Amino acid sequence: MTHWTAEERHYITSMWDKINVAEIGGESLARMLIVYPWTQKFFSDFGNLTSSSAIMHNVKIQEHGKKVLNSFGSAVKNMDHIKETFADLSKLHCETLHVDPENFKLLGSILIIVLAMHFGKECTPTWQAAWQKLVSAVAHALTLQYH
Ligand code: HEG
Repeated sequence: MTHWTAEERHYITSMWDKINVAEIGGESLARMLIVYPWTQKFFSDFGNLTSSSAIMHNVKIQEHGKKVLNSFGSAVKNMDHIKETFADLSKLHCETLHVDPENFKLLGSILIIVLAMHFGKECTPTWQAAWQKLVSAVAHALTLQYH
């Protein structure tokens, strides 16, 4: 189990409460698809992904990004039980979706960049350390049911 200091918990929960999940989730997923184009293959039935502006404005991508970030929020609410929280999703991504788990890390680092763009100077190095730890814990939890 990941150990969290009071300061880390503070940086994570206080920012989570200010996040617009639809906006940040949609932008993060869209940017992942643009920055790491091989991730597009998992979303071939999501409509137009032919340019970066098409991806950024794709409604299905925006909706899915919101869904992904909402699920990410369950890690914020269950910081002491992240592995258990993501067990079913790990199984789904392994057995049904066949997503290479390296991609979880990529989405996590994009999320941090998007948060940094939105929150600017609030994103101090200690903020970044706490969030990096959280995205790594989620990415790891999502790999645990892979076989
Ligand atoms: Mg995944 C579905 C969460 C990374 C590709 N993802 C889902 C769903 C959730 C989720 C909650 C819906 C599950 C359901 O319908 O029961 N995803 C999730 C998280 C993270 C993540 C929390 C990492 C932080 N996903 C991820 C990455 C890829 C991916 C990196 C591909 C590069 N997810 C993916 C696909 C689907 C989901 C293809 C199915 C989409 C659909 O067809 O509706």
